[in-house]
Amino acid sequence: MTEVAGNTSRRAVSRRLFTGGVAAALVPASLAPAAAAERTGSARTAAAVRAAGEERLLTLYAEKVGDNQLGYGLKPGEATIPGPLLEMYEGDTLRIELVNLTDEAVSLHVHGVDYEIDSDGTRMNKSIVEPGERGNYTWKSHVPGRREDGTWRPGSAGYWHYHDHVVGTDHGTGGIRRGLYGGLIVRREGDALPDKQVTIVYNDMTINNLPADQSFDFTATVGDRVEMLVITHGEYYHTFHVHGHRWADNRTGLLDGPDDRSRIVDTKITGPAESFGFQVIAGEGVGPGAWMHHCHVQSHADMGMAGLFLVADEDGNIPGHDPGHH
Ligand SMILES: [Cu+2]
Repeated sequence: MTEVAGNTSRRAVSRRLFTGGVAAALVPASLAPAAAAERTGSARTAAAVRAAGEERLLTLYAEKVGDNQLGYGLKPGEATIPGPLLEMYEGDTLRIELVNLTDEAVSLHVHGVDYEIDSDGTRMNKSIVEPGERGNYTWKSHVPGRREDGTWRPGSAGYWHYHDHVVGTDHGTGGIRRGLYGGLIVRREGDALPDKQVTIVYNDMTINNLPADQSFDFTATVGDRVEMLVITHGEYYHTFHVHGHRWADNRTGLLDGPDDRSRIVDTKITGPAESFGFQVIAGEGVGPGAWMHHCHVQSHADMGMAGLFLVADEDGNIPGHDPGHH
């Protein structure tokens, strides 16, 4: 079993890039020992002092990962599957330079935010990057507002994602299959910020392109506010489920108050290119433990679409958990 730390490191990096505040090393999540996971409460402070409507520059590298897979990374040699979890606030602009270190054309196509046609990431719109070349993509976002006709224009806030749109076919079918995808979170001012984050991508019959005999596990301590971003790619529909925890089926996964009528769920059906996210308090009301997360389509779970949400007590112990089994 491979233990994968929650996206603490990825989160710290995205925060640091965006705020210049938190110092933390980038550790590919797939290599990070569980012990490296630490609470990142300081991120709240960093976020609290950010200016509204920031414009940020970011370089993404597309490169080969392992055995014929592809990934995006923030530095050469550090690509991961999924790619870096990117974050912005409504009103922010992200200018991304994509460096193609592979031997085939790649691109970057985003869901949920605003971009002009030259940032489309498609061959049709000449927004792909040839091998050895660099290309630029600009993602903008906006706050909600009232249109002239009186109706409301939604803001950009949400749990979104990005992916290749050119490898294999002009729909990026091969790029997505081989790992060129990642998460994007757009927050609204005032949204609750997590202690830990994890991106879970159902891609065909895998979680995060891992082989069926590798469990995608992530860790937290009881009381941590854990944010999960769930994305689906590929050919199948799935039902995401996590044991012992529930969330509100709305934009944030959180309730506005006792009278908020959002439906409370612990499973959610999700099809190709859909994404959603939510926050839970690790072990709330149920305590520490090795809580399973898995696709609830039975044959999919049986074929390996499962992992562990490892919730430790304050001393770092996970009751009943044998690291050799899951
Ligand atoms: Cu499934």
